[in-house]
Amino acid sequence: MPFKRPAPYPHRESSSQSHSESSTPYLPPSKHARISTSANSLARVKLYIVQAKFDSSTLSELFLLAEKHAGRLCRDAKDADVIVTAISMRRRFERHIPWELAKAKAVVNPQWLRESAKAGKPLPCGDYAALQDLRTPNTQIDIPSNLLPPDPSFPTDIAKLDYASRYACQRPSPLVCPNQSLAKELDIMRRSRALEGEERSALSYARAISVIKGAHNSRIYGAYPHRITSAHQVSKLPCIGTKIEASVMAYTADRRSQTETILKSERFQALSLFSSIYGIGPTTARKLCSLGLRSLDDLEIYYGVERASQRPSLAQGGDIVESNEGLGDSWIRIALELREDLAIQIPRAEVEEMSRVVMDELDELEPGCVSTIVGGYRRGKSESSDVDIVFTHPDAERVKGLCRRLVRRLHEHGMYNLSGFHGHNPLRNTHWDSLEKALTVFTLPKSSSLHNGIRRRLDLIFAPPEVYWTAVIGWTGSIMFQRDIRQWSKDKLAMKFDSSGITRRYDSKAFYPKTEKEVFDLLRLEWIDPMWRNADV
Ligand code: 8GT
Ligand code: MN
Repeated sequence: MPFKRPAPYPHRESSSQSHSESSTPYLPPSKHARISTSANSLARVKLYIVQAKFDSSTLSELFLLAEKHAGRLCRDAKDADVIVTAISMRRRFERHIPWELAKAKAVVNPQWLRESAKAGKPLPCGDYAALQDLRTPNTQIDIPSNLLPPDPSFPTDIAKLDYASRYACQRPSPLVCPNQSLAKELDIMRRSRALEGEERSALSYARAISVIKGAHNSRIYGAYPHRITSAHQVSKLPCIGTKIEASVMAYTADRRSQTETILKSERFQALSLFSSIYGIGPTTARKLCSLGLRSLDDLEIYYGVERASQRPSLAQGGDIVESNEGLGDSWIRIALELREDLAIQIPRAEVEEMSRVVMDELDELEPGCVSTIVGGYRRGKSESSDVDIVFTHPDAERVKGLCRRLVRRLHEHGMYNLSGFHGHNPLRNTHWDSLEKALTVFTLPKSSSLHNGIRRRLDLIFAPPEVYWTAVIGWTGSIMFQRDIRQWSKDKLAMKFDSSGITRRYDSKAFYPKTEKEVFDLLRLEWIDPMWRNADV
């Protein structure tokens, strides 16, 4: 069954004043899609400007820009690819454009036109979406405001945060800190300990890294420089033991001497390589190593994987696997086959497109769902290794079993290869929460302007509405940030926190904060924006 989504526009402009001479079919944005930028120029875009709410000088500025740069300024919105508007409320917008029509177009704010004109090409429309509501499904169900992101989002009051705290959830941790190379260095040591199964040691390194990231701009140490140049400086930071101080000393003295040895080690290389295969953890990697295997060739022979050219393709709709338990080695065979694709990072635009496609499917299945893209994407990473999305529905009953239904639907539409439903979570190596989830492999459909055939890891997490924001926080991470929220809740509040909820330890009373900010308030933590939650490398 073909995947049901608006295909690229079948019609061409009949009038020759348009750009029908172009041999590159212009792929207009469908629904909230973005314009594929590579092959297109702004001169092919058909625009419609909703005049309401603009003052006359802005309006003439926009008309001028449109006439100069855009392909055509349409009289009727239905002829346009892109609708420019200053309206942000759905109800108000609907007075001008029917909602059904709006959903098939890219509806952007005027800044899109200005900046696209400046750039000489159509910029991704998603970044300039005019209407919040267009992200939410076409539905009669009113989504309670507590399930929608706050508007505007809260500012993070950095001055109130505590760089010297032992808990990552009290420190502001940027994506990249001034001591990033030191953090990366320590991360190599962390990885080598983790690969050798030395969990406690690996955790000390992870803590030290997060402390260094969180202390990026610390003035509390008086003359503390932003760049760490001696071990003495880090010794003032919490969670830095003598061993780590020694590592920092070695690093600041003669740079990378320690890690070079690690990186050159044949064993470290083999363990890293093996554990880079999805589903192979350190324990299996060590087992394979102890069997004398060192390379991917060795691994393929060991698991009986055929050479790339002889492999059957997994590209379209593989089997749905209800659980990875019992799959045994066959999972690893699949992971080996997927390995090259999964090693390619996912740009933000593609993350958004994947989310949009999945959300459209979900909307057909169960109108009224809301979702947040979480993981590294939400923390501002420009590229992600997988896509994590948390979903809910205002009606708790409707969430039950929805994960399974969605996965089946995606599979029917050929977009989906294989899933492990959350049983005991064998592929994420620890059991972190009890939410319903599917760990899948997904390819964008051909009808998507960003279709590239690359298979991507996609984690779908379904939370009941009352724990939606705890799930969003947990899955936003980073790992150390989440870990320290747990630790903080336990140490200071005698509460248990994980992605599936917050409970008081002594009587198991559950708490249901209604917004993300309320989770922080309940846990007596200052608000920290996701951008400042990068407590891992
Ligand atoms: P990346 O995907 O770009 O590599 O980065 P990421 O998005 O930060 O990492 P991730 O491995 O996709 O995990 C996303 C977040 O989910 C983690 O930061 C972690 O806090 C959270 N998380 C859970 N449950 C689980 C789980 O069972 N396993 C793992 N690995 N992460 C989990 O809430
Ligand atoms: Mn992720």
